[in-house]
This record gives sequence, C-alpha cells and structure tokens, in this order.
Amino acid sequence: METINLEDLFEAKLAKNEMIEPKDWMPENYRKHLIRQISQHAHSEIVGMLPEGNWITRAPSLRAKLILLAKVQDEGGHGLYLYTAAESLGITREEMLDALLTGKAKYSSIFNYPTLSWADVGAIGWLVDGAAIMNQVMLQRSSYGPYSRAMVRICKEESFHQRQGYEIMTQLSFGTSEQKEMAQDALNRWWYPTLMMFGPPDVESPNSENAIKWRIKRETNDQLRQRFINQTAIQVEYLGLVAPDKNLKWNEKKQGYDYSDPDWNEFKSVIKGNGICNKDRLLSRNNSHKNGEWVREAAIAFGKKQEQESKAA
Ligand code: BYC
Repeated sequence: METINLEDLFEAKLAKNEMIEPKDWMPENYRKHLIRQISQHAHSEIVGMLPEGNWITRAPSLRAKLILLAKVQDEGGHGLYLYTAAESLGITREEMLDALLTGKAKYSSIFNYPTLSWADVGAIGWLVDGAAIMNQVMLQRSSYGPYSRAMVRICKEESFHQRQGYEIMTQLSFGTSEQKEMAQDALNRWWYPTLMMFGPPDVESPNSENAIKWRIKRETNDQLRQRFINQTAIQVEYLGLVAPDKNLKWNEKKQGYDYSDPDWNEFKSVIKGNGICNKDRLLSRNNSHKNGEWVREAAIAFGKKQEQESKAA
C-alpha cells in the first residue's frame, strides 16, 4: 500500500494555491506562526477601538457620531472573527485574552499614540485603516482558510472606514484655516507611526521568510509600505496638505515615491511597551474585562438554562 507523506501533501496544497483548513495536517511551526499573527491581529482590532472610542462622545454632529459608533463596533466584530480563526488552530480564547491583559501579547504599535483632536479620527480612518487595508487585501489570499475568509469580510468593512476618515480629512482640509491646521497637525503626527504598521524593514523582519514560504503573507513589509506611500502621497496633495517628509518625491526610474524611513528606534521602544499610551491601553482593557464579568456570567447561565430546557423538552 502506498503511504502518504503528510508534509508532502501540505506542500502540494500550497503549491497548488489551495487553502489549508483546520482539520488538515500542518507543520507545528506553521500553526505557531499563524497563532502568533492572527492573535496579534485580533488584539490590534480590540485595542484599536480605544483611540477612536475616545471621540464618540465628542463627535461634532449626530451623523459623525453614528458613523464613528458603527466603525468602532465593526472593529470589535473584526476582533471576534479573528479570535475565532485563531481558536481553530488550537489556542483558547482565555489564553489569548490572558496574554493581552497581562501585557505579554503584541498588538499594532499604532494604537499606542493618542488621539488629540477630531482630525485624528479622520487621520486614523484615512491613514491607519488605509494601511490596514493595503495589508489585509493581501491577507485575503493567505494560505489558511479561516484567516483568509475572515479577511474578505473585514476588508469590505475597512473600505467604508477608510472613506469615513478621508471624508473627515476633506471637510477639514477644505474648511476654515483653523480646520486645515488641525488636519495638517494630525497628518504630521500620524504619518510615520502609520508607516511603522507594516513592520520593520525586510532585512530586519525575522518572520517574513517563513510567512512568504508558507503563503501566509504574499508580499513583504517594504513592498506594502511602498505601495501605501505611492497611493497616499497623491491624496495628501489633493487635500492641499504636506507630508512631514521632505524626501517624499516621485522617482520616475523606480515608478514609486522616494521617502524617509520612520524612526525604527521609536518603533522598537513602542512595541516593548514604552509608547505614549501603552500603559493606558492595557489598563483600559483590564478595566473593561473586569466590568464585563457579569455579562460573561449571565451569558453562561443563559446558555446552561437553554441547554437544560432543550434536554427536558
Ligand atoms: N506593531 O518579522 P516581522 C486595524 C512585530 S488593526 C507591533 O516583520 P511579521 C484597525 C512582529 O509581530 C490591523 N508589532 O513580523 C483596528 C514581530 O514580533 P514577534 C492590524 C509589530 O508578522 C482598529 C516583530 O515585530 N493589522 O486595522 O512577519 C481601528 C518582527 O516583525 C509591528 C494586522 O495585525 C507593529 N506595527 O509582520 C483602525 C495585520 N510590526 O511576533 C484600524 C496582520 C511588526 O516575532 N499582521 N511587529 O514577537 C501582519 O500582517 C504582520 O504580522 C505584520 C508584521 C506586517 C504586522
């Protein structure tokens, strides 16, 4: 009888661009890599609710408040799809939440910067969601089925978020001189942290090689960063704003913009927990978790009651 080598089967699926599904055999390192990335991604969505959530009560109109409320709620939903995708790899929700709440887990560096004005809400939608989409469109073709499918839905919602942010930036940039100043100030503060979202330069990215080999990522950190800059530089110009980078210039030869790197020491410091808001974000998440205890207890009690009733029927 012919014996099937599971590793060969896995490699053959990747070569044929087929998805790997939860019940398929997979190398242990592939599983660990995905748990790391998907759980960090989920945490980013959940912590990412905080900077914008901070402006829900101060949105400048009822329309703006409704849209922002829906956006922040969407981010919560994204976190839940992603935790579920990670659970399909054998880690529990409790383990992931524990890692987040004790500060052991990473989440996107971008959410450790403060939202000082309403223009920051615009800059987050425009730049931060714009960068997230650039990355996530690629992840829709990731090799792990549940991750890839979660990305399809998330990308649809993120496009709406990006337009919400760009609309705010348009209103401010073409508004009064004070409003335009607010928009410029937000761009100045969010530009480089947004570039950091794509991760360290390729030469300093320990996870990229395996991620590309296993088709978890289809493009590298630098490739996506460059594409984001090419797209966004034109929007900056349209808004009549100026990017805080005097080296940002179209380069005919490479058919892309030249740009200055962010301060990678600042990036390292933020992901080590020393950003402006790291401590505050962790405290907020811990408080929410504690305050939500009664909801979790009530949900479990309700589930048990329903189970008993269906058994009795
Ligand atoms: N922040 O080898 P590398 C959103 C870490 S939220 C923090 O290049 P990789 C939204 C990296 O984890 C969307 N840490 O890693 C929500 C690694 O550390 P470990 C967030 C970072 O995985 C609310 C080390 O640095 N999107 O849309 O190949 C409101 C070396 O990096 C960061 C995702 O999570 C960072 N920026 O590439 C609005 C996308 N960058 O784990 C919007 C999914 C790197 O070895 N994730 N690190 O200890 C990815 O695509 C990849 O994980 C990354 C990094 C591109 C982020």
